[in-house]
Amino acid sequence: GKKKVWNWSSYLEEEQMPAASQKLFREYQSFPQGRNGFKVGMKLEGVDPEHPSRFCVLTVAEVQGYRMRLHFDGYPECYDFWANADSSDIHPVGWCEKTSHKLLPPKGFKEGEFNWTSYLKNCKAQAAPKSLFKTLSSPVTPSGFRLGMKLEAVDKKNPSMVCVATITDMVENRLLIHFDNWDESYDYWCETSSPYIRPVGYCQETGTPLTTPPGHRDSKTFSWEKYLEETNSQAAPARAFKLRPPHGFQVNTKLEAVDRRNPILIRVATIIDKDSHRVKIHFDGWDHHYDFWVDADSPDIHPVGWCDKTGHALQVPLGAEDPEGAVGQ
Ligand code: MLY
Repeated sequence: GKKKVWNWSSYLEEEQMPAASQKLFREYQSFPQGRNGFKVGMKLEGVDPEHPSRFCVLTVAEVQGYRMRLHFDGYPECYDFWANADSSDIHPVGWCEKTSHKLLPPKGFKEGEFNWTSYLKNCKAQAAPKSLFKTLSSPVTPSGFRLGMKLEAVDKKNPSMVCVATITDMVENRLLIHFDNWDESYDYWCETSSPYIRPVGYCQETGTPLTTPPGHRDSKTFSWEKYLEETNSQAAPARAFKLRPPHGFQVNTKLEAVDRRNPILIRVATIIDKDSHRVKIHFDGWDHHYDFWVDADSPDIHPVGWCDKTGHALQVPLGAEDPEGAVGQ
């Protein structure tokens, strides 16, 4: 029989829905300038997505279009994760040493016994060339913020909680947010324009309950003034927070989105709901129980045509596949 190849333009017409406007996407969500130059086997340094305060020894395990699967040296594959080639979470070999960050060595190495030069030699591996990594066009260090400063921040894993938090790291234009007296699994990196971070006093001003550090005496009578004194710390100045305006994405527009359950895959998707800083994603042809909320600035959503431009397979709507296979690559 004649093969009917799925394509975006006839699909949008059929569905009577527009593509989400390209202008609404951040630079790193949009069509990249260059190609993905990373190759399987190259080694690098990068943030552990499950423990964002940790920088680890990583190897490129698989490349697809502008994305790659990164593997933690010495650890099981189940911890592998996918990143875009221009991710801010990855750095060339030697970056940690240069920026005074602790590098977690591959499993099996004792602290202080790891050395990149001999490791690369022993593995007969190549360090990913510096030229492959994103360089910020305007290397703006967030002004006003300093390590150790306190603030009020949304716990992204428990988004109804606004909590007492500290800036525990700063890299390029981003801050690492840590929740006081909690383990680092709740930490996250964000820009100074993030809606998830607010100056000290925000909760009181807006009548929002503030989650105080566990173990800290009497949450009912928590006083920032006393807490700052006790912890010998400063509040991040209100002027340093540059809250960004709400995103412009519209409901009933289409895009391409990474499938969180199987992140090698990017699927045809629809924005079915929104709030000021997030969109709700539905995978076309799939049950609504797979729907999920994602930050509008997530590196895992892309404009229509991104997969095609970057050479990544696109999972077309369930039911639209060619029975003979091979559609959408
Ligand atoms: N139900 C969770 C809530 C943890 C919240 C941690 N945030 C505030 C950093 C628990 O008690 O483990």
